[in-house]
Amino acid sequence: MGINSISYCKMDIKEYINKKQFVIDNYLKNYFSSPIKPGILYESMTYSLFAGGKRIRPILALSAYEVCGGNPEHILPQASAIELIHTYSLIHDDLPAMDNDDLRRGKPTNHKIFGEAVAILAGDALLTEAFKMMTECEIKKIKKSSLLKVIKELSSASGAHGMVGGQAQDIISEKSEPDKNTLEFIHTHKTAALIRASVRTGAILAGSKKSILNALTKYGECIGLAFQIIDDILNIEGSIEELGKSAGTDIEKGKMTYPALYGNEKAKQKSEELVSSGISALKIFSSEADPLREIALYLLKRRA
Ligand code: GRG
Repeated sequence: MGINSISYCKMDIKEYINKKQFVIDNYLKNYFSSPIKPGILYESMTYSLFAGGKRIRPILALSAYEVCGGNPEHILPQASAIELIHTYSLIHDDLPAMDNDDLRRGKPTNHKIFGEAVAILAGDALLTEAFKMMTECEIKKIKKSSLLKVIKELSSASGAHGMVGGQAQDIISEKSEPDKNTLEFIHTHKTAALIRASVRTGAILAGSKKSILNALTKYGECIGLAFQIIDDILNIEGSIEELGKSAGTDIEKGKMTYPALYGNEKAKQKSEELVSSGISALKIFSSEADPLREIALYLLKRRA
């Protein structure tokens, strides 16, 4: 049986994701309900934050926390903060000095509306605000020591040791001959690091024991890498309508991608193997991990 025909529960994963998106959006809307001065900075930050992102990273944090027996409502600030980090990365990634994109999530990119200077500042502000948001919690519900570990986890995964390092390697590798090690470095740092850290955030905040943290870490690593390979494939096979952003840009820019090195079919096979390994890593859990299993399959089938 192919991985695409597997199902782990009767639950409708789309409904599960929609419910979690709703809770995260509510938290974010409340958090940003008072305007920040100057108004243009606030407009620019909230324009991208509420542009229709899938909220996959915060959902992974909430679901991992739930698998460890926690009430996801208790970690909404930390989970939602990850979306601020992600949104900053997209605003900066779209800038003319980076990928120079005009469309994101079906809307003009941030700098197209607000200009480059404000877009850069909105990204900076979202990144910094994320760490303030993380500390907005009832300390009775979250242990201070776990919160410190999460701040270390997320700063490391998003900075030079993670996403920014991967982005730097991605930019300097444009138009060079793809090689296995550089490609793996780019994908594991640029994309997988923050996805892995999102899953670990839930597990760390729940104070989970080593065997559980290790299993969830392996799951996060596998689906994180699969996520970027799927993104590479969608950049070739997807349409502008489906993706909400321009397609075919990786080939145009000579990006180092899985399809560029291995071809489309091998890249698809690799993403399926990774999703399968991610699901296998959850074998120590029973049905409580079904949402995480279903999310892995959902990411494989995504078209945007
Ligand atoms: C520090 C100047 C500076 C820039 C940082 C690190 C970085 C810029 C950009 C890397 C982020 C990036 C574009 C990674 C690719 C990952 C990816 C597939 C993003 C799309 O994520 P989705 O599909 O997006 O979750 P939505 O729109 O659903 O939120």
